[in-house]
Amino acid sequence: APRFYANFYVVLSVSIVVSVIILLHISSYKFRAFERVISYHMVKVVNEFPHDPKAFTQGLLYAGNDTLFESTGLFGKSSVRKVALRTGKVEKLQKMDGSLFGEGLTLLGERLFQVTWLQKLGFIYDQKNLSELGTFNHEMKDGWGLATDGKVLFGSDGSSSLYELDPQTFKAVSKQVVYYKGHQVHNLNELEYINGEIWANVYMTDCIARISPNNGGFLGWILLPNLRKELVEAGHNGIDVLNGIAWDGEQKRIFVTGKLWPKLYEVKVFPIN
Ligand code: DDQ
Ligand code: CA
Repeated sequence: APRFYANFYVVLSVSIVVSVIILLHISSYKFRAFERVISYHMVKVVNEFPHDPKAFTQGLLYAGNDTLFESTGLFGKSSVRKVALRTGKVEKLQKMDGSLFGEGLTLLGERLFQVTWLQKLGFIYDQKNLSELGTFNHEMKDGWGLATDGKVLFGSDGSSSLYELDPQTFKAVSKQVVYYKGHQVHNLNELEYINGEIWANVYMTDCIARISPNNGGFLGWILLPNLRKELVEAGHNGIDVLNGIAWDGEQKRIFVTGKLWPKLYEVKVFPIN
């Protein structure tokens, strides 16, 4: 009998040790799946173009053919416009009602979708002539940024949430809270879908957050303090924050500008870590 108990305890402790080792292995795999390598980039300016210094840029996108669409804000000054990249010339402009504050803008098919800041009201325009095709309502707290992967819409509302919106019903299909090292990334603003990632201007900073559209996972920071600094040093004291990202998927060009900035930049990112 004592020998039986001795064997029993040996077998029991060995199996406990083995199970603990297996469990630790499994959980470390799980943790590794959630843990991401966060990258850090800065930008080099490769081209600069004129930008309407009166445009309080709230939404920006590239539509091919050296053409941008831009949404501007401020009550009484909000608009949607078609802009020639190389000259900065506003080729078409649709003014908004003075009670509305233009925000994020995106192009899906032939139609532009735009949200407004404090109303849960959005507008749909024909990209050809900027005529208004309709309106919609969304469920976000505010309207800040808007982007698309060509299928669904992505939206931000100034919180740390990235929304996926159905482009037919405008219902929020999902809402992901974005964390950087355990901290919520608040003030997600103007958005762009680039190579399977969401890029988001973080309001009042010179930083762009790279976010996974699948699960809201944080992919990296792009730091752009050089752009606003250069403008201020050149005497442009009235400029506001960095805002507006546009992506030319064909020529792989990244454009950025800011609210009331006299310039729009084509930049290349380079890693700093
Ligand atoms: N947002 O674009 C970050 C959502 C809002 C920008 C608000 C800038 C303040 C302008 C002054 C508004 C006066 C009520
Ligand atoms: Ca954009």
